Amino acid sequence: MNFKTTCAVLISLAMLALCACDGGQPDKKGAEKPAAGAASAPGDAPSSAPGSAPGSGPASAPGAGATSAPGGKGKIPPAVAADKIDGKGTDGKYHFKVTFKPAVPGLNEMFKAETLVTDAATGKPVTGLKFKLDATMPEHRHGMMTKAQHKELGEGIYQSEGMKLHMPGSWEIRADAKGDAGEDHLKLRYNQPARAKDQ
Ligand SMILES: [Cu+2]
Repeated sequence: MNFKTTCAVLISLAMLALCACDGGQPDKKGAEKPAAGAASAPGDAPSSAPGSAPGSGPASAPGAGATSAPGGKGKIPPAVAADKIDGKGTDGKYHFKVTFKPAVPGLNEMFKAETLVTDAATGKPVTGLKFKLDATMPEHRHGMMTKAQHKELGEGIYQSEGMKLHMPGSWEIRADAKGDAGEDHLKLRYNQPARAKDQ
């Protein structure tokens, strides 16, 4: 036997002894459980097993997570109230006014959005657009967990169903509109509260 083997054998024995102890010694507390045959103690157990204290390992305390609040000022545009998701597209062609239904969606609850798209120059509703509304949390690198469906209701209003914001915090609401007059995009921040106003 070399040293390694000896060690292995010793460890095995120690483990056996531990098992025997756990299984063999009837707990004082329990008369409740139907004793599952604790009668036959293994007679081969080494007589003098050093009672190694279980779980003496240093339980490294998980540092009281000093997660800095994600308040990166300056980088993130300020979030807006739900009733102000409204602005000119990045290309200046269209104006978008997004209305959530309900106005402040519940956290992790389905809601609809209606977006009125008007011509930025004339103010007239723009119909016949290929329209899409999306929401992402850029700082978390994720989008929604649902896939929204979009359809034109008429008079420049586009409805998006199946929207759901599953985390509180700053979401980027993005609208994409493409039509004969060209395409334009709206990008705005919306702050999803943990609870709706009336809750
Ligand atoms: Cu997130």
